[in-house]
Amino acid sequence: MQTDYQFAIIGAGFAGIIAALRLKNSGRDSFIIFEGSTEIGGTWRDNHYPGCACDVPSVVYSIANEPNPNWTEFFPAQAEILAYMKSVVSKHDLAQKIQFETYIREMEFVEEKGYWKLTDKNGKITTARMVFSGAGPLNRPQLPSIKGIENFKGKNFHSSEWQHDYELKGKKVAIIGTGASSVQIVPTIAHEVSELIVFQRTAAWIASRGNRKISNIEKTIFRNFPFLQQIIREIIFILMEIRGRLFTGNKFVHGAFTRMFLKKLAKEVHNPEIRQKLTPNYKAGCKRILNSDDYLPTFNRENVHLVTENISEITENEIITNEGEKYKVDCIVWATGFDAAQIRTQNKIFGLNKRELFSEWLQNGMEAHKGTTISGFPNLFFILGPNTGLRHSSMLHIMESQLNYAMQMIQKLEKKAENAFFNVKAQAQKAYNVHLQELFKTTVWVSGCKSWYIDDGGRNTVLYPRLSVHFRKTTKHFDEENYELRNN
Ligand code: N01
Repeated sequence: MQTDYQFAIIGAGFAGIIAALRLKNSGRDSFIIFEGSTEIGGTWRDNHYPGCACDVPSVVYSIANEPNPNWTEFFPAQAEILAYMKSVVSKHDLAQKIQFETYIREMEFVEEKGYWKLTDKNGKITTARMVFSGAGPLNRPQLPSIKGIENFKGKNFHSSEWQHDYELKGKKVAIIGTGASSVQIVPTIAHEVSELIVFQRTAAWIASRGNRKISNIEKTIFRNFPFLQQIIREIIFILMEIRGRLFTGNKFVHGAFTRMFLKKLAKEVHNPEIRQKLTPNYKAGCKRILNSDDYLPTFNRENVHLVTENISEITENEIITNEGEKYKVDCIVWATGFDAAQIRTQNKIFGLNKRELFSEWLQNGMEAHKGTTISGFPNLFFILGPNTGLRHSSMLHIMESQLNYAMQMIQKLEKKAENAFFNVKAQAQKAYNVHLQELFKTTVWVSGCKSWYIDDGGRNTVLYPRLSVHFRKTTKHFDEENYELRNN
């Protein structure tokens, strides 16, 4: 072998773990996982705010071949997901493959040798024939640019950088943003703080969550009859796919769910004025539909206030709205999301002819073939690359589909010369993306709301416009005809 490793995996979150499992289970042992942090877990390590949990049922939010009969709740909490990930790593002895505190800063494809040169932040170089990037899109906190933000003297932190040693009890807390993280934080801290001021820019559609404990009897059944858990997983998956039709243009499903959401809002929020403010003014699903049973009722509490005026300025102890209202607070929680659709410019990936991926994406928008491979950047797999996001089902399902695809390409490549590489043809990638953007035209995501799914060029580069089963089908076979094979 002319490289240090056959495979390099970047990131030890779910994407990296799933890639490593596939390699290991197929008898491929020459791989390394680079992890910038000191622990595995990715987004489930980084996000640990109060109430942090997954809004996909635990039985579905599991790796296909790693069922977990011990889930304690229908919707798993962050700590339990992280523990599950650690148990999988330990069961398969993957820790010895992980190089912690190793942040890959630059990658360069060496064309004549057919391998990647990876340089970490300390300048150390590793070579690998193929690379899986599992760096994930939701790890760069986004803070808004508000006048005076730097002058605030109280405590303030982003939802993904929660400071647990800061005592919230008795404090006047402002939370900015009402997205997926905020709806989990708000009901969890409302009873603890003296006052909670929720700054909402856009109301979210809220669906019922229906969380419940999984009983010991159920766990025993799942342990002894794993196929029963498998059947439940399939049933829930199918129900989620049906719900997914509300995003992809089925008017009947969309209407039925919208009525359900409005009924829930009417039932759970008592004050008509507040209810009005919490009623979204865009089509359900255009922005992420959030699942919660306790978020809306929190606004019935006397110590919780909803502010819908925009913030114009922040002083050393106040938030001032553009109507001139002033809110004196001890702490600000920025639940303002992540830079997912923005390109990461601090890292460099050099492909064929010294092309640099992120500067190309910055100029032309993000694009990949089947969300996984990129023309000009051979033997590189982006797990959760552009247009792979789902709004109705488990992202683990997408990752596993991408691995099905990648493993077939790997098998083919291994039969060729040691320096051979597959490069997806530019016209195939273009055709795939033209088709994707065409598919968006009937979805709810083009119905007129402003969302972080859309890039500066007006293209949705974050989501997959169809159901998870369609992505599974698209990635079922490696479409060799769409690739050029070089150095063979
Ligand atoms: O971020 P978001 P998040 N002034 O982008 C508001 C995943 N996730 O951290 O809608 C006032 O959803 C912004 O307002 P608007 C999941 O993929 C998964 O909550 O832009 N408000 C919005 O309300 C999710 O999609 C789980 O008008 C401002 C909020 O901040 C992703 O993480 C759980 C503002 C940001 O919402 C991100 O979720 C949690 C400003 N200047 C998260 N700027 C699961 O359960 C922004 N906002 C799997």
